[in-house]
Amino acid sequence: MTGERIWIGCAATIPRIRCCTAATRRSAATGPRRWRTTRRRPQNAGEGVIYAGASEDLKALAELVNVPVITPLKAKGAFPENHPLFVGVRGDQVAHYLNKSDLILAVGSSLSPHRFSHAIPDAAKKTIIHCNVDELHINKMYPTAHAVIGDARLTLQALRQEVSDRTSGAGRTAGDVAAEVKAARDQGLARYRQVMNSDETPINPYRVYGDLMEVLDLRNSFVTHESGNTRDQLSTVFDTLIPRGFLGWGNVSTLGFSLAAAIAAKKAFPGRASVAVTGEAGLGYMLGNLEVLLREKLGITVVHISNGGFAGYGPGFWGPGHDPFTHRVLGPDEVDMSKVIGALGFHTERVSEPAEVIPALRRALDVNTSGRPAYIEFICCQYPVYGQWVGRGAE
Ligand SMILES: Cc1ncc(C[n+]2csc(CCOP(=O)(O)OP(=O)(O)O)c2C)c(N)n1
Repeated sequence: MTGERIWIGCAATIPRIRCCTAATRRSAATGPRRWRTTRRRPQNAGEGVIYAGASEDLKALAELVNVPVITPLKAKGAFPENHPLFVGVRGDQVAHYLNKSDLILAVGSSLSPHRFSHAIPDAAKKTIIHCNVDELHINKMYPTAHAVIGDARLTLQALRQEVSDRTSGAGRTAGDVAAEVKAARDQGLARYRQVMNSDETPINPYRVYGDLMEVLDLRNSFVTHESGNTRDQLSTVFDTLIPRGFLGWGNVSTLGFSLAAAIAAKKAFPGRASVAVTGEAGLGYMLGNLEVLLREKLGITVVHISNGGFAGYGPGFWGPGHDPFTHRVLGPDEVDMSKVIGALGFHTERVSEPAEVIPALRRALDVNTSGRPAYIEFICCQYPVYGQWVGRGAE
């Protein structure tokens, strides 16, 4: 497509939308006008922002327009999660903004709900500006008020220039958005922050995640999760500061994939720490491939949240009466996985005291630097508590 504006006449049930490409500044003009005149406007930044290498442009626009930012699971890190305008990926604070917003700017996101993303509540009553490289996503799930078709980076740059020109470079200075975001985050995250500091035994998984954040250089590391609670818990609290510092994945969620992801990250960035966080099932699926780390001398750490069960798979998890065939498995009392994996040649440790989490992680990351893989078994409680997806009750 070239830079001209096009109008699309649509069927009666679909609103007439204005659609333009992001190739010129002029073409992005309608978006900012609505943006500036509408009251509550979170920005939904999708994985397309990472593919386009547009994180800096996203940050610049968000700051200029002074808007709260939400990222979906796969886009974690597209926006720095220690930024005052960052709301979150999931949880009460995200629900608060998605519910209250009257305008949403979605960039590089298909806005297609699945099991691991939010639905947009009352979408028909909101104004949705949708910037996407693929026009098939426009008006797909929700009525699109204004579409900008094009690369996320070009789009964000054009929007920024347009807003800047129309405000003489001042941007939007409505209210103390950052303070509101902080209050919403403090409230939404309070219960997780509490257990991140917990001294209880068996160790609370959030204590491991909090300590992992403390030990890692978050600008020079890669973390990923497994299917199950490790995904749900980590995507609720793990602060990701750089694009792909955390790989969130789901929908097609084959257990064991975290190992492949951690290997790929290590191959791509040998100088970065690479950590896969898993439960029992994920570990079971990756067992056969652990030798690859030894053979290839890949210094990766496998963090095992060892709690003797598939924590999210008890009776009733998928709805009343649901009872999967397997939800209890041999746990740390019956099997010492640190011995099993230690026999392979990994550096292994078994940790049952909260105070030992940080020293054990440090030792693991240390041996990783000489190309030796590490496996740390943390004896944890089952704690299936995490932020929810809006519009997706327990199914
Ligand atoms: C190959 C495969 N089989 C089954 C599933 C369904 N599944 C998703 S999570 C899960 C249990 C996860 O349990 P565990 O690894 O112990 O992690 P927890 O949730 O307890 O932290 C299962 C069976 C899957 N995602 N992939």
